Amino acid sequence: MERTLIGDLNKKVGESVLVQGWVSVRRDQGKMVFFDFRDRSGSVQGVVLPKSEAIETAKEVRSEYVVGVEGLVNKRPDKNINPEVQNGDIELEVQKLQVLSKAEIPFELGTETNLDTYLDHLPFTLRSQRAKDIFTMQGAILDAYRSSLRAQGFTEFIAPALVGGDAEGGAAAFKVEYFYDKTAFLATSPQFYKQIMVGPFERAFTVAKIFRAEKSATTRHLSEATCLDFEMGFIKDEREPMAVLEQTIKDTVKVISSAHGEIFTRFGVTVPLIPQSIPIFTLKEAQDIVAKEFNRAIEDTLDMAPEDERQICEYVKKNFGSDFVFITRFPTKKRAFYTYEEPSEAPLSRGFDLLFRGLEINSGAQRIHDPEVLIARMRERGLDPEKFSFYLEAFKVGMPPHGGSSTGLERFTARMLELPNVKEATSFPRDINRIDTLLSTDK
Ligand code: AMO
Repeated sequence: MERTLIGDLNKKVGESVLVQGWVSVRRDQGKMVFFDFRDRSGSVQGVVLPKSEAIETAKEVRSEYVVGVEGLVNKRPDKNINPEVQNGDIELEVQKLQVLSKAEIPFELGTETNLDTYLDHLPFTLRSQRAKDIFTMQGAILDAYRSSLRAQGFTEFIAPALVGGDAEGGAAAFKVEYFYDKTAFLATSPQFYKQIMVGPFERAFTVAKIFRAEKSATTRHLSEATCLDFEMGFIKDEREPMAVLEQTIKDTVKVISSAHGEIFTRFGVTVPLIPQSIPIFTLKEAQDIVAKEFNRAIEDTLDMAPEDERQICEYVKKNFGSDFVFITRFPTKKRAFYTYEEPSEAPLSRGFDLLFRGLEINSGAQRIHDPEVLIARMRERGLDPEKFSFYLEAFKVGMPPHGGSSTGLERFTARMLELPNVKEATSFPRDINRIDTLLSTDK
């Protein structure tokens, strides 16, 4: 018999079918055994009657066993109909039950666990509805983000993960042994490559893996993250990439809220608020507001501390009805070396961050496009321009004024569903303590 997906069973009432999937729940009621079976399309209740030839096997089957079920699709009696759940008006009367694979589970799926236990058992816990919702949402964000950038004239390219130097010259990079006793690095950002791609395409984007040797374990840092990076040519200033980013965020929120409203509901969170224009504050304005509104002194006036980010977001939500806020005019020395300085406000830069529900999810800037200025800036920072000759060639062969930004996919997803830790929004997170399993610190 051909397999029928559980999601199609409601069209097969009165027919015999073959269903294949997992046992989510088994309820042994003595004479009869009830099951919830699930496959990729959903779940259905099954019942094994005392006279069924499947009754012996049904007594042995446990949660997460993989089974093939032959049975009859019946309408449920009116009093047993549950309109709240998928297939709540039908039931599968099990006639044959074949065990395709046995299972031994560490705990019942959906049991509340602490994050470490959840991560220790990812091959199992990723099957929970909560995890499936998070990664369904993440996939939808990725699709929507890509579609929006394409609609705005951007071409996608694949950035390398192995690089000859640490692209940013700032973030800590992982070293890799390379051929001929050379050292390569895992890319900390696709930055140089997206800038180079402005040459052929003017507007280019990439979904790139970034690797950062973050030495501390926080709720916002991963050793391996996914970034949605874009870069565009012929801009007047940083406001143009900010406008593209704003459009992309709006399109993404619109698509996912209409396609996956049920996920927001299951997580008990609202669809993000975005006004006509996302509010923009300079770093100084934001910190002045936070100091006044929350009656506290700002410790670091050169950058936003996590507490500053949370509080400015709280203020903006209350006063502007927005879950997003742009922060601009960071000091040039606090940004990467290629960041364009605002000539009328030096030493402040044309860099910006986008905060979402209390967390920085995106950084961007206008970039320096004059190779002479770029080389001078490298020297000021103690970087050897010789080592950047490949990147610099893009500027020598003619580069328009340009800029762009990078959104952390895991952070964006985490704030979308208000998850407290970015690791929950990462299917297989890596951090200082873990690659799949906890790392042993024994020497
Ligand atoms: P930045 O270093 O701010 O900028 O990174 C851009 C965005 O990437 C995400 N991100 C991370 N997410 C999780 N764990 C990490 N360790 C991590 N590091 C970064 C954040 C952050 O906002 N080249 C510039 C971007 C640009 O100017 O276009 C850059 O890399 O969401």
